Amino acid sequence: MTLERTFVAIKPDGVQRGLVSEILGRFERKGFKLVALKQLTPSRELAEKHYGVHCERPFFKGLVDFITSGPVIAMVWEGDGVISSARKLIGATKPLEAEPGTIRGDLAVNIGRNVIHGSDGPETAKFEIGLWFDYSEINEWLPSDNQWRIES
Ligand code: IDP
Ligand code: MG
Repeated sequence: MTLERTFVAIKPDGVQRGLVSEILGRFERKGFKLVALKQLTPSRELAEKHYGVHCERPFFKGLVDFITSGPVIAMVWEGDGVISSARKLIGATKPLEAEPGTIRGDLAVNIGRNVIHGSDGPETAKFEIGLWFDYSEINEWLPSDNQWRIES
């Protein structure tokens, strides 16, 4: 078992299309634990840091313009293998190539409006959680049925 945390954000298109509950529900039903959640409209500085790896790409300015255009739902999810599992739940970057059953495969068509972000590895997850959240905003908690899950 690899207990991990990952950063997930519902982008402005997901919020404005009313997909927040649909997306949260998929992570909850999978069995991951929500340890932080907030709504905010990201500053340009935050967005440029978050997408810094793409700063030389032609779509960078449009991406930053879009992600700062309205509220996003920023989250930290915790669980066994959650970093790669969240990427699987999210699906491929190009929604038309994302498998049906994934969030992008089911809910999006346009690469520039692909609804959701998820950290792509352990280092990125650590960086992005620290970028978007203060340590005090992360909640340590155990579900009341936790014992039932770990006892066989
Ligand atoms: P990811 O979100 O699946 O990790 P990345 O390659 O890290 O995908 O790209 C970050 C975001 O930049 C994508 O989710 C998408 O919104 C946007 N993006 C990536 N490639 C393109 C492109 O070719 N045109 C427009 N937007 C793009
Ligand atoms: Mg990425």
